[in-house]
Amino acid sequence: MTNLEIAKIFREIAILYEIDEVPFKPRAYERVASSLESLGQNVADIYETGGLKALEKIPGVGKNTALHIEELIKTGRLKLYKELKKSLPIDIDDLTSVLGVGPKTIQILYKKLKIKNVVDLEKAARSGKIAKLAHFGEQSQEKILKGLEFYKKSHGRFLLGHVLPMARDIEERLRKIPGVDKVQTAGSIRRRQETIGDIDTLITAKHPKKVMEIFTRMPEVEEILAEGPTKTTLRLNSGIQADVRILPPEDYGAALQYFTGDKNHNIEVRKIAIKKGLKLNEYGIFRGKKKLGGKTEEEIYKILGMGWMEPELRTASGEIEAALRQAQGKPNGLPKIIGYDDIRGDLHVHTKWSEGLNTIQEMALAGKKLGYEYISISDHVGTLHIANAMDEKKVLRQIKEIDKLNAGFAKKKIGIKILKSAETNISADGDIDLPHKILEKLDIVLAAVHDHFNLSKEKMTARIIRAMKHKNVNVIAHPTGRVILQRPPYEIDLDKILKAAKELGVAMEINSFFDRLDLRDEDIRKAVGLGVKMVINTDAHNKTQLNLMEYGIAQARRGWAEKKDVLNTWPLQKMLDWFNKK
Ligand code: DGT
Ligand code: CA
Ligand code: CA
Repeated sequence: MTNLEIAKIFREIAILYEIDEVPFKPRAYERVASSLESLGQNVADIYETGGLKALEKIPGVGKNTALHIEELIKTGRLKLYKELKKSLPIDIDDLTSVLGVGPKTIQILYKKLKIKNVVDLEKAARSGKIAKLAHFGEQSQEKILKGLEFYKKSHGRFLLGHVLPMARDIEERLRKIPGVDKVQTAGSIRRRQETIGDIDTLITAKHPKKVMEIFTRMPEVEEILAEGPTKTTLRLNSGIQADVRILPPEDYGAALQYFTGDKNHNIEVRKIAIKKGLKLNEYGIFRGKKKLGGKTEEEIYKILGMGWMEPELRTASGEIEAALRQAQGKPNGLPKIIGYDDIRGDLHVHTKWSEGLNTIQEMALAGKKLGYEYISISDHVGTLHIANAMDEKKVLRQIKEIDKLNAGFAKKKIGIKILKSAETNISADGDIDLPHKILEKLDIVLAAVHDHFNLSKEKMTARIIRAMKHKNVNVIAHPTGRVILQRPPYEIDLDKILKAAKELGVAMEINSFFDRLDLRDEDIRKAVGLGVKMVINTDAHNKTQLNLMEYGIAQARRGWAEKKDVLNTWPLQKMLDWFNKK
């Protein structure tokens, strides 16, 4: 069992004890869970080398909880947990994933209304029973109903950042099988949608039987849901389903076009085919019985009077009309969207100086390896307590350190420039908590909201615009504050903020962390339309996370952003000149 799996069980035990009103234990189990979640090492390895004694050295773990961890590592089960679940048959995992429903709420709802799961919760909220409970009222009920709405949209979906590496792994293994030619994952993964329902992989192969044998025997397979000579569906141990379809080469392009979707794009494309008296399906494009094409996607789009289209654009939101115009030589064709190799530097990177894991030098050299020309160090600063923020003195020391490193890099011709930056905090009133005399020494100043998420729409909008007006602020980082599948964006008038960004010369960040992807694609599209400049950053807290850039780029592509819209595709001086203009 992994650290996170064990932590999850401990968290549930804490909640179950809380519902049972057992004193002290809930806190104790929660502490162990937090400790395991942030442990830098696999707890099973710790146990293997040091036994129970080593487990007890983990912060928060005592004699009893060490025994529980041992039981989980050895057997994959925990008797205590099973017994608690039996006496309190509540679907904690499900209920806590509804926004605004915590342990206390679950406890009251179970005791007063016998609510055991999300279905019960929705019934009670819809019939007005929750509003009638003491300390709840209409407002709490409304909040729960809103939480349920969000829950339904996100349930059963997986983050692209978790699924894409799995899909690539599967592709790689399939590619190695003799006789396999084309291998491509289609569907929402190919379109780089932010959340994914399932994995759809298409291949062409000389020996389909062999492929299916290898596919169904992959170690991560939990269950074979359907098995056939050309299509197999599995459930993987991560919970996601994976399909493989084996296609004859002459149908491959048609299948790829069809299974890439999205559904609405397909419907629109098919309408064009019908208008031309043609038939389009996953086997090809036909006039009557005669097959006109199907080997490649290009062929299909061409027969329909369009050029090939990047998968990220296929959402039936104007791309088809644009492609038709382009093919006819008319203006307003498809955008020349930013490419995966177009970024020249990352502008949001944390180091050991605040809450990162690596040194400035390590981050810079890792950036160099990625081919970057510049990297901007933007540790937390000011009065923010949670993120080990730097005070004025420490910022000044960091500035000196960066000067020194840059001088050393120049001498050794390393070929990457380290920029000075900071991620400042926007207070509830829109203040920036570091004085101008420090901020003016930095190349780029980022500002972001880190607390007070529940302000009214007017207040939140005014707060951010006030920060944008600050003469040193260049970039608003993760502007909507959402965390995908966990927290919807805070209430803001984004149109107003984008207009202010344009007027004030402030750039909007596209944060590449795959649970943020903030701005969202539809926001990016608006920003492009308004001529608002953006930057794509990783917000990396260690070297490896610099690789998250591709998710931000994917998001930018889905938002129709071109190179010119994204400042960190620009050469260093041109980019700095833009920031300095403010
Ligand atoms: P997902 O898996 O929910 O993240 O999203 P997709 O887009 O991968 O959807 P999925 O796996 O259900 O189906 C793969 C593709 O197959 C989809 O993008 C378009 C195509 N497709 C599925 N259902 C339909 C349909 O009813 N009509 C048409 N025209 N295409 C469909
Ligand atoms: Ca899919
Ligand atoms: Ca599918």
